[in-house]
Amino acid sequence: MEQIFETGTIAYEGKDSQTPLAFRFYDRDRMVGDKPMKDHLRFSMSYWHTMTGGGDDPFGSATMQRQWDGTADPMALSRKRADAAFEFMTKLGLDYFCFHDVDVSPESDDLARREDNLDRMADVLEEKMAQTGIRLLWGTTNAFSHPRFVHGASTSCNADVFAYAAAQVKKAMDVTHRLGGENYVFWGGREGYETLLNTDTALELDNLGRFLTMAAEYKEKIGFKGQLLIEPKPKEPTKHQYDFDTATVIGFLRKYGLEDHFKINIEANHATLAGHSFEHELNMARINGMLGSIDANQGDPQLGWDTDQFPSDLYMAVAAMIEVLKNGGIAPGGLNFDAKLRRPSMKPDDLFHGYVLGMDTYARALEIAHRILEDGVFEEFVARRYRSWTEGIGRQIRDGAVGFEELAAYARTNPALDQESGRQEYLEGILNRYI
Ligand code: XLS
Ligand code: CA
Ligand code: CA
Repeated sequence: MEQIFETGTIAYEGKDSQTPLAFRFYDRDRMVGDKPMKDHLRFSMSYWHTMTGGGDDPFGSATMQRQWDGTADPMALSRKRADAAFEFMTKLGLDYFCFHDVDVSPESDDLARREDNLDRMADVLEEKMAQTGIRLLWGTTNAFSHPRFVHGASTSCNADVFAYAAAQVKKAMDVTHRLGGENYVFWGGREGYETLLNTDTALELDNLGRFLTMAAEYKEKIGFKGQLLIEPKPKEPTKHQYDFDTATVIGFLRKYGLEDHFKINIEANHATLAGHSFEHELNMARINGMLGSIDANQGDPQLGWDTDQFPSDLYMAVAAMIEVLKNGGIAPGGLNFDAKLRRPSMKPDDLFHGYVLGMDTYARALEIAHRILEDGVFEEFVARRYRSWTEGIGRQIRDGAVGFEELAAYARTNPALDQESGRQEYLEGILNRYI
């Protein structure tokens, strides 16, 4: 087939390479611990930012120069993008991709037509997946862009919109299942509200719970084995998003009895928008057995919105990989680059630079995190810091052997508290030595 991108296959050349487009750290088959890098990282292409995003922002239109620009027929455009997507992933050695229905096939106001478009494009994707061995990390539906979702999808005031969103999710789940998708994602989109003056939050939350219950039931019905994931985000587009952060989502899932059906897809930029660190969100999901997958990007510390940048922050990536390794890996999730180029980075080869940046950042972070855990320095420190909980009164508290009365009696016998330093600066110095 004719090549769409001028850029050739990207090779691993090591950290001293002078080639502008080469991997300096991502060496896919290199073993780190018990697995090759590629199996630790499970990198994925986001179809929306990579193949359909144009660089438009609230002040200006698209800037990106793409080989498929000017293809007027919507189905022909979708096919051209699919050709480009698989060429791009193959050249980068990306093993996975993720998509919203509308990224891969033309939108239509006529639901039957919309579904038919998606089926026809699924034929195309299925064939390309078989040819290349590239797999689907997750599918999802876009239930936030179309004006029908102005008041939300499953949390709309209008029950007809709830039904429409259900039809969309049903179809997107069918196609994800058909393509062997390993997960299915629910990002809240417009599932939130602007003002209590016009909103019944109790009904909206119940409806969100009902909607996700139906999704879990439908998954069982069709025998879809993939993991269902919820992706938290605190703002954009609505002021109060119902899926604000990991802790909020876990509370929500438990309230509606859904905690065994869903895990969390954590996006770095969403974590920081919520006022958390990325690793905090990963940690909260991990300790609750709910770490599902990752959208690997980063925000800008000076801008308060979802900038979706390619990840370059090594400290953040190392902290994230420590959580992933402690989780025993991220599979069946992966590291999806939900990241877009800056508007002035408009040339096709900038796309390659974005992915190489992200993949090298995480490959390096994986190796560093692996060494940190092997050396066990922080874990040893933490274990020592909490040693009062392994014996004596600490052990009795954990065993449920004492209550307030016994503790009050104990406290009276033990007035001199011996406090140790938390030594944050010392520990940060150690971390620096690894990075
Ligand atoms: C938007 C989200 C979205 C989800 C998939 O901010 O990141 O792209 O990942 O709908
Ligand atoms: Ca995302
Ligand atoms: Ca985002």
